[in-house]
Amino acid sequence: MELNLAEEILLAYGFSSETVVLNQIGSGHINRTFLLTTKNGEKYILQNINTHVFNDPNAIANNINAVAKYLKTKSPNYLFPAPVATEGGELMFHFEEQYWRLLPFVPNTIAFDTLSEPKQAYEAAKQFGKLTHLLNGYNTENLKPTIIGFHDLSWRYEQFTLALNEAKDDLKNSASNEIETALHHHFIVDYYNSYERSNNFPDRVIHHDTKISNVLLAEHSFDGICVIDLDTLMPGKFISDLGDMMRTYLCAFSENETDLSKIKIRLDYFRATIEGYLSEMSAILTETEKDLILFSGKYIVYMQALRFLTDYLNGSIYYPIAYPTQNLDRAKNQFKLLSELFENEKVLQGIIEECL
Ligand code: GN1
Ligand code: MG
Repeated sequence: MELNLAEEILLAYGFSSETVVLNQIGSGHINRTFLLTTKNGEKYILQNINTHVFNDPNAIANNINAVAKYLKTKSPNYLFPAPVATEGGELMFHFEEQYWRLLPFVPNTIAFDTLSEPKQAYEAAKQFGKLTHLLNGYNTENLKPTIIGFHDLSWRYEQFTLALNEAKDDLKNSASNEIETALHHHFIVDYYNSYERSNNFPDRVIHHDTKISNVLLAEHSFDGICVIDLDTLMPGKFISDLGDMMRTYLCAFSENETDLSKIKIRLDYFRATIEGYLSEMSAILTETEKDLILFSGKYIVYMQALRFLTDYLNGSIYYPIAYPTQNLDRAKNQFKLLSELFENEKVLQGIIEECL
């Protein structure tokens, strides 16, 4: 889709509608993303930050900037796609209540929405592991949460019970099986709580959105080049990143698939994900963390099921939908994936032991 944006936004970065062409790209639920191409063929990514979701865009900009500075001195060859400053030297452009940023375009790379070979899982997992590894010496207290409680499973469960109390009867009735499944798996919250404050479960710099479309791979070889979408780069636990990879790399079909018989775990992709992540992280993970590798998948898949179900009960106000029951279908999909993790537990744990 080609389109026009306010001239002011382009001018802030030294462009004008005469000199650039914009095309909307990307598949995320949250931000709007455009490919900006100049008359002489230079490319950039222009993004509008969704301030309903990210109500403190300065926290995002400051986190990315602080990490970029650290990496520039500690790992000068590492490709970290931090925003390009405006002509006035600002990290973002604030215009009519909206925040915009310009990002470098990395040539000869490709971002996938689905994986077609295990190598992609290995390379993506390695890239996310590398980011946390390179930032191992960085003081996480310098970074602010960009969404408070984002991956706090207790809080997500609380939000679910609040939604349940407030929901209209017809929504509740249509979701009765999933509500029961959500309640039945509360033990995952208890397990999470029992570790959350443990000494050997450190806060690290975590990406928090490790789906395959957030990593750039080399066009032909699929070698990992860099991670993108740094909005949720903030302190967190490693289970967030590894868990979201399990959620999104193991099944051949996405969270939007409604034929649940297709929701199956691909063991070769599981092994590749673990191997890729551990190739960077095994040297720094604590023994406690290593014990939680398989749990990371259960934790994130369950949390995402809760989030879709909560949103459905709230009347689908967070995740955009293409039809009324889509968030309920997404919750069903994620609960099926969760049951696959439990059913394959022994085999998966065996693969983890082999990789460690
Ligand atoms: C949202 O917009 P996108 O696809 O990058 C969400 C993630 C969810 C994901 C589920 C800020 O990410 O946490 O896992 O949808 N991001 C936010 O598809 O809520
Ligand atoms: Mg995202």
